[in-house]
Amino acid sequence: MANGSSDHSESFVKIPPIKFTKLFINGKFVDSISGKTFEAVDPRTGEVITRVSEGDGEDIDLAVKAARHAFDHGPWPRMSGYERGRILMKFADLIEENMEELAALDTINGGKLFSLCKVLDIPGAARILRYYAGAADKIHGTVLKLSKGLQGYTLREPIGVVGSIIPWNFPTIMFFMKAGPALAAGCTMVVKPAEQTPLSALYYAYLAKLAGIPDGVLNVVNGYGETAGAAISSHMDIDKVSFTGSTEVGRKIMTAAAGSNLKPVSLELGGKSPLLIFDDADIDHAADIAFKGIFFNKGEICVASSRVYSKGIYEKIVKKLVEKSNAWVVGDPFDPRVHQGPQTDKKQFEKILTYIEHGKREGATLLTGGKHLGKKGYYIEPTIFTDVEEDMIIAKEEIFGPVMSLMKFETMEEAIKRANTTTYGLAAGVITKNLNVANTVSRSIRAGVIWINCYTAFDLDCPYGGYKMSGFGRDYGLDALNQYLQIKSIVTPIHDSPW
Ligand code: TXE
Repeated sequence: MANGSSDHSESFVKIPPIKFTKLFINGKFVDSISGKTFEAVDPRTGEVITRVSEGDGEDIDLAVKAARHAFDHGPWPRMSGYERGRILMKFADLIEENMEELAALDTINGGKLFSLCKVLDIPGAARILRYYAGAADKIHGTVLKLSKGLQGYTLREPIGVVGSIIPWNFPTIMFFMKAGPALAAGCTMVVKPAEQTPLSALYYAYLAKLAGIPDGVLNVVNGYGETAGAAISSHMDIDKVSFTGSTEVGRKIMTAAAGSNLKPVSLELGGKSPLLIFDDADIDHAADIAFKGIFFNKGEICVASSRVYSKGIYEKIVKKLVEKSNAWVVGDPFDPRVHQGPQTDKKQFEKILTYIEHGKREGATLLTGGKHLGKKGYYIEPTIFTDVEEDMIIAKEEIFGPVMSLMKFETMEEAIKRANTTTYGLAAGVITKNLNVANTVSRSIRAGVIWINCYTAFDLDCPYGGYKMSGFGRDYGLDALNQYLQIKSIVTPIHDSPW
């Protein structure tokens, strides 16, 4: 394969057999009511790995009944936070004990780098669980003095049954971004993984049971968005929906939630994030940040720095990016020498290639890449366009693949204005040594996270989420925990109070 990689004819890792393919409802692996199954595909080849039970509205209903029962009658929400935390800690340990197998599942089904899954995704899941396990016994209300004759306090109670609809780009991290805080809060859940990546979630359901999470608390129903996903957002007995995915589907989920029981929703949607490189930036450092900001995880990351702006050092940055691109290895994600695996599925692969054609047709200059690689599988070269204009499709729409648009700016004010010229507002980056520029840019860009002299620098304690059409609500941090808690005020008269 191009860029010097292997073509997955070598076997780098012994891929474990697939153990779990059914739905996980009320603590048991079960077939879907319809008996239907769908294919789990290996994006390295486009071949079928296995078939997985396909849930739809009826299965969601069954899972919601189990989650409702576990919430209304089960021990989980009533357990002390400390006890819930202990079980979540055990869950985290089990994930680490099964690291290799879990990493292999996300690689074979999602095209993610095996090496990265082992240092980032799978240990990240354990860390998320431990972070929220530590918070489970520190959920506090407030004492309210109130007016004369009254006193009160607030209680933070679990919101109830949570429906989580998650995407395929980080099958493990997305699962725990939602499950970590929801379970720590005492909620019960029905999780619908993306149809492209159904495998690892089932393994997590099995480990949850092994860790001691009671039956019905965590249910996993694989299936398609229009059936299983839609059944979650319109369900009358689900108390909250947390979603990560496209803006288009986010809108449908919000509409369905409003049209059913008015359940609150949190939506983490798409992005078209700008990275502004100022002239005082170190060229190597800036080019490295810009390159990894888009090509990390094959560009399938909602915060990807897909629009890169620079000024006087533009030509030098371009030169560095070309060098980096030439050294970037695309190929079998099990191969430890590879930097970029295949796109997750055929639909995304074709969508990205279509965007590349748009870029060429609209007059942008193709600096590197632009083609698919190999005879099978969904591999795409790291692609960089220069001479990109703000009104071109590739500058406006989320491509969600390894495609960078490079642009020039003249003044800071102009750069800020152009950075904000998007319907999205998920993330942004600024590279400069000038503190005043860094502060002004950070406060002026309307986005949920601003990285200064770094990019995709995630931390569990830092909340992430969108402005504008990138959605609302936050993942990570204690803000995420609060999304799964209700505030109840309890008020009582206080007689003979002198105040
Ligand atoms: O997303 P969908 P797709 C963006 C990215 C990508 C585009 C399309 O630009 O190219 O979205 O990807 C479920 N009711 N992001 O089509 O459809 C679906 O089954 C309820 C950015 O895969 O939004 C899956 O579980 N649920 C993003 C989940 O929604 C529905 C990550 C996401 O799929 C549904 C992924 C419906 N009517 C894509 N239709 C990010 N922010 O990280 C689908 N789903």
